[in-house]
Amino acid sequence: MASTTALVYDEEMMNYRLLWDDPECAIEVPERLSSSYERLQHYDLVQRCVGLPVREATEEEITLVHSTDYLEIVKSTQTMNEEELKKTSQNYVAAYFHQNSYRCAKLALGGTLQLVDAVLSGQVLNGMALVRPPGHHSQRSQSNGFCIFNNVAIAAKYAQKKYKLERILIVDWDIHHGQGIQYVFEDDPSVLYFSWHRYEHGSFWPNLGESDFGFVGKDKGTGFNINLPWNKTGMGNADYIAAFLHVLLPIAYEFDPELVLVSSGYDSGIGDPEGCMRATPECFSHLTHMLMNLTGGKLCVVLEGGYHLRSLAESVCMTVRTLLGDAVSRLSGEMAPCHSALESIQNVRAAHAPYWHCFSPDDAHLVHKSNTAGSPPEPPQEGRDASVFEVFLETHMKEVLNSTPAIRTSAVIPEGHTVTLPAGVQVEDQTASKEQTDVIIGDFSELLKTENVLTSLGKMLTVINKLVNKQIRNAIALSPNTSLSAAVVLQHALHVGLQRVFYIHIGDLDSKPLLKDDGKTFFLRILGDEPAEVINSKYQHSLKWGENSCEGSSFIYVLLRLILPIAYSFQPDLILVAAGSNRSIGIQDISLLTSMLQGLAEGRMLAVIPESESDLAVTVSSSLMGFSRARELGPHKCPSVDCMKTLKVQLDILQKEWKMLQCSFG
Ligand code: Q9C
Ligand code: ZN
Repeated sequence: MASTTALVYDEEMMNYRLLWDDPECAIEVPERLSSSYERLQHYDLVQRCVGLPVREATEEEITLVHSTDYLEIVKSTQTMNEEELKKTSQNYVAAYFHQNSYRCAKLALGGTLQLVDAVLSGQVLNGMALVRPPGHHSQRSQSNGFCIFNNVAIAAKYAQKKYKLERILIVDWDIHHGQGIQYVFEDDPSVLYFSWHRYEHGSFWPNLGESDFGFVGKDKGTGFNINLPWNKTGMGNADYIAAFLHVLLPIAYEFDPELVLVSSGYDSGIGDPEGCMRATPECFSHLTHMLMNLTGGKLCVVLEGGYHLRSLAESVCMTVRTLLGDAVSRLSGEMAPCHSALESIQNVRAAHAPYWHCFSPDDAHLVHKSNTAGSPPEPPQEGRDASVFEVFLETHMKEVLNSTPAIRTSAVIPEGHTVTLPAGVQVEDQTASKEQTDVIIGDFSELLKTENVLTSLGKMLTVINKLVNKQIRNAIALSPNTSLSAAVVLQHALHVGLQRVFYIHIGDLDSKPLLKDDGKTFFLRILGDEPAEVINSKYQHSLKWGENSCEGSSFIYVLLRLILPIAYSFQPDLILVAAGSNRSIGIQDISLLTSMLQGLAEGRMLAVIPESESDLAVTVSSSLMGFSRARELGPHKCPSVDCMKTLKVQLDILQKEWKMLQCSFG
């Protein structure tokens, strides 16, 4: 399986522009492409991708969505003079034509289809198409919102036809509603369309009633159209992450797509004059990463809007880096969704509760009126002036851009033990200094009986040091006693100055970690039976969850609904995952857990696995290497009513402390 990333680009798509004065269309400029591409070059990302040439889309491809009458009109603009172009443009809303528009629209669509072919033929794993004109507003017989041909909608039709796909997910994170895509697939259950958009109760363009959360699709497609309207400007990282965790991802995993297409507009990013939102560029890394575990990683990202050139370019770069498998940068800002975002999230969950098992009947509770009395004041806009954001982004990107460690995954393997780990995993043979091991002996003396155990622990300490120094990104340690190893590692990580460790222990705990309730460790234990003693506090939690009580694998619900939100709120510097005996969740679930959690702590993770469990070790190391997404995780079953009840009780306790758990209020 190829694990490369494709980049579709051709400067020829800069050969059209607005020829007359029209303030509405003036923001859609050719430099949108060149500034994004130059920024990709600046970060050395272009050379790391497989460059794909564009091609002209055929008439047959264009008419997968558009009428031949409309195609003829677009074609005729090639030979029009300026006056005729202007006149034709005025037949549509927020549209403009140039003599080269038709050629560029064919290249944009053809480029998008080149990407789809490269991904679905297995030539590459994923990719991005940097194209213009954008597509998501265009309709069967209409240009709209700078869009001429609906690149992503046609890509979905094309993929269905050529590759016989049955389920395609379209994620539209552009800040405008892609009503054109909605109209194409509103009655079609084989294409699930998700869009969030600036709405302001209908007062924002394109001002459509059918952009609201209540429009869920029609006929056979009922439930397969998800609209998340933002009713305020200023939405930021926490709001977007919450929308993914609590709305899009649960449905997406239940839908189980074979291909994900992203209508990737960056007008939802900070500084954009259209969106007026506040998500910073690294947020797009997180959104991308969260989609990479669906479909075995088959992800096609296609440019739509984005009008603040610097913000657009940085966000494009963050997306491409993530597609390439680089470590996901830490998210900045306080991680708590705003009141208005929660209202929208609650409403869309309520609207979709009848159609998706992942939402329980408890979710079917609408907030009817915007309760402005209890809402916080509108977040201050750092000024409307684009240059203010320019300055902000200059310093911001220096802070968030992490250097990706040279080595991705290290392994600590006990002396005399043999296991074949995936190619690329580096075996650690250096043990920590005597000074460092002496500290452990002090704390755990009665447990450290043999030389062998001490050597192995010494190597784990080395691995932690290297994680801290960014020499390696993540590691796996095989151990005869995972609880003890995890306890020692935890102690050491805090000792060398890590501020927050997110520690998940799956199954039995042979020796207890020395946990202080000082906020430096979040400890979650997942077990199949009721624990002997339950200590549930803000930083320590046991969760009873397992296949004994639930049919199939329903772990994804716990991951999305509980684990990731807490992790995003906690903002760890290290993720520690340890597996003991008597585990209640399976190998696939542990792999999903380690894959998704790599979006946090800049991917800094140590997995401690029982030495006897080669299968688990191999699966987890390939997840750490970033390979496991190349494997189908399969459909997820919905949890039993009992399981959901248990989870709900825990959530009620925890969501007062961890704001990202909220997906409703009251
Ligand atoms: N002030 C895309 O992002 N103008 N198209 C809206 C509201 C039209 C945006 C005016 C915006 C079209 C692909
Ligand atoms: Zn847009």
